[in-house]
Amino acid sequence: MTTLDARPVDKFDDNDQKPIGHGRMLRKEDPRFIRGLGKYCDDIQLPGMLHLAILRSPVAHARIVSVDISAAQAHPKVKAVITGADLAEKGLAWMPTLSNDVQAVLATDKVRFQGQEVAFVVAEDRYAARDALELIDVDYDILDPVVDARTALSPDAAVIRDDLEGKTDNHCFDWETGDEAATEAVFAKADVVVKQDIVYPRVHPAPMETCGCVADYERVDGKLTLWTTSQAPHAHRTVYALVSGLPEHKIRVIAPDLGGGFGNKVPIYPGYVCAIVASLVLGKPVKWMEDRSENLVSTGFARDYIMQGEIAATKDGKILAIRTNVLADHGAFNGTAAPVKYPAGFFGVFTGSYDLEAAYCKMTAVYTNKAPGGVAYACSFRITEAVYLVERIVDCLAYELEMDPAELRLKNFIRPEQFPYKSKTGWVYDSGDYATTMRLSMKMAGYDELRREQAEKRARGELMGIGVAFFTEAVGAGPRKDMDILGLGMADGCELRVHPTGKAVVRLSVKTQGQGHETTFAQIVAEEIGIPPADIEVVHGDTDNTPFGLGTYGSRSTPVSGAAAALVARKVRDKARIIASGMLEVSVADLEWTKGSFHVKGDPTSAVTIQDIAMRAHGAGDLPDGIEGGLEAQICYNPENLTYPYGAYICVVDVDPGTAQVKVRRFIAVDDCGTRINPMIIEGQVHGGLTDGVGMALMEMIAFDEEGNCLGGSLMDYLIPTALEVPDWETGFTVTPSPHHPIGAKGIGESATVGSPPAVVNAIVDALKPYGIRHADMPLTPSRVWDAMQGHPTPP
Ligand code: MCN
Ligand code: CUM
Repeated sequence: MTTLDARPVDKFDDNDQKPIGHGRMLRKEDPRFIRGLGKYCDDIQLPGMLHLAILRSPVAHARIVSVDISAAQAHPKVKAVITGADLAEKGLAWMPTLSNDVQAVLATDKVRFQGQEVAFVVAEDRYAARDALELIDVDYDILDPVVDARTALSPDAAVIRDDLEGKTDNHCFDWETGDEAATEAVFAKADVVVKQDIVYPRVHPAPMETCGCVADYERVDGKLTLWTTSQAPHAHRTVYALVSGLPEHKIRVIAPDLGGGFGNKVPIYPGYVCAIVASLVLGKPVKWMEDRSENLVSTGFARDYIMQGEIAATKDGKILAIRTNVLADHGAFNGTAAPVKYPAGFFGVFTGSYDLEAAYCKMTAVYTNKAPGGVAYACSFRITEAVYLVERIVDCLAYELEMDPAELRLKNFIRPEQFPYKSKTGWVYDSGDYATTMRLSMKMAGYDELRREQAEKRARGELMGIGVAFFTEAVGAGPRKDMDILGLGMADGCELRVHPTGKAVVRLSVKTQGQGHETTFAQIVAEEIGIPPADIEVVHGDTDNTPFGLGTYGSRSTPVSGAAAALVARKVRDKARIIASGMLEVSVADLEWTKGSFHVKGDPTSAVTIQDIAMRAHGAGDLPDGIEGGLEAQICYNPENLTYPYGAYICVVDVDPGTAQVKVRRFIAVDDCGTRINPMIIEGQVHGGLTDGVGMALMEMIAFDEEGNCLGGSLMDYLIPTALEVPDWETGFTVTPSPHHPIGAKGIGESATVGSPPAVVNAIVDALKPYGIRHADMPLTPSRVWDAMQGHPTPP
């Protein structure tokens, strides 16, 4: 019997020349995760620790008339009850969001969404804290809620953000990209114009672990330590320093193991600030962990774009231009996490994978009485919405032209020789060979055979659909010259130390949430300096022990931090080469590097290993002139451009004509993320993302009633997919390296979540073709599919 301990944690073989792309190297972190030995925020226990619970608004929009906390304060186990008024006295009632808006930490004047933070209790235990919430009496004067973004700007809509000076409407921002006049000119000359309303509903990242923290302020040395569910510990530390006035070196942010993030753990939530305030006031460690309903109702949502797409083409299917008008629902506060110059994230890549003559987007964002957020759920900064728009509208064009959707795409792809390709909205796609990837997916699917099968089934009245989607992402934010968040440039630091015995520690500024960084970053370093991955410890998620950098989201870890890891290892190798030249008594130019050692050119027997060099670097004896002892380096990597991974997805569905139930029968996903570091991890990322896509296409949506009550406050009401709803994934890949990334790698973490929803929806709409249906909005639950079959449009 194989025991867990006997399982190879690391199959890397010293003699193997290729730690990158090497077979299926197992994840170094999994022995602790699969045994339940991960250490999460809620596992942190400190002596004398108190517990914090938050009172949340039961209504979507109301003026706060009074808050009576006297009964809660009288509870024998309660240590403190804090309201918005208390925070206002200290100037802490409002905090900045990642989009330069402000958000209430605790409501003072009004509540603006159901679930908003109104007061908090700190007590000896979690149960007492929760019990005491019930003793707080808040008198609300109910106001009209703004629930539908479509009516948010109507003159009679209640003004949500009257806290902002001079604000008289619910307008959040306008944004545009592309050339309006040039696009209009192309549309005017086109043979065919197809227009379609397309909604990407509000959905939830729903990580297994909810958000929370433990704040511990030491009065003696004035140091605050915060264990927290954060995808970006360094960025969070800086924001805490700016908000609280505590000096930054006296704040240590530690993100321990995270039970999934999916963008949910990018924003700074009021609960974190409340716990910090409580610890400052009481001088004790304070834990706050939200429960599942709190997470579902109040934390960062994803999507909520109401889009109108328009595509112009010639009658033989050459796509000329795409135009879109978007109404973006940002909820009560603009809490979107996106580089400052990109208020709509990277939605600007809505031109997709196609070579166009012109493109234009106009967007209006509005405030509504809903929770804030917007960038989450593996969106690559809103590329999910962009890809869904373009891949749906291209299918609408195929429908109108009666062309095969795969053929239509093949006809319009950016061609390999056009790279680097500057899109009509200004994005420079680094590399790609789209047709090859598309053809591979068609081959794996047996595309022609599937179409034949579909024709036969249609003749028998059976509903089978084949959906095609092709996506390109822009990930790896980003070049400092045009990307920052709250003024912080989007570069990443990396530090590598090789110890005397040749074992190494690499310190990252990014933070894994399940993606396997402890394995893959060790592989990157191993590839460059020849130390086996098992001998390389990856340290991350602790601001006192890692260099500054902006964290993990937008699949930026490999494109930015992965590049930093490769370059820092090369820097160490350069120093090792000089030390080796001294050891072998030859000039640097006479040395050759084979993985793990330097040898004299033409004489492989006179060699020193990296381990020998490490010992010499730290040991007794002379080093070459000008060389200091030790073997370590640090760098900060500023990416030249984003990386542009892409993929071709084909989905096969069967729809039951009697019940409108959709069954996803097959799903073929061919991804190209350039150089592949760990094929097994990539596969895992893709499997997860495809499951997300089936979830969004078939069942996920955060719904609200007319009063603004959130109807998805539990996992009974907000459905997420399980193994039962998904097929056995069929994955393939092509490799088109990024020309500017040191090892040619592009991001992969969000590709499948971005690419799969349109493939599933395209398949369902294709199945419903006999009903004359060109579009239906997600989530395509049986009732929505049924309505579509009866000729009823999707309700808003
Ligand atoms: N990888 C690789 N070869 C490549 C590219 C990536 O082997 N060419 C590996 C990386 O080394 C890393 C993983 O794949 O271990 C994902 O890498 P990358 O694409 O750089 O994405 P990030 O590490 O930056 O992860 C962020 C991304 C985002 S933004 C969301 S949202 C998401 C996602 O990752 N959240 C996740 N995948 C997730 N997976 C898990 N398990 N949990 C989450 O919360
Ligand atoms: Cu848009 S979710 Mo991820 O970027 O953390």
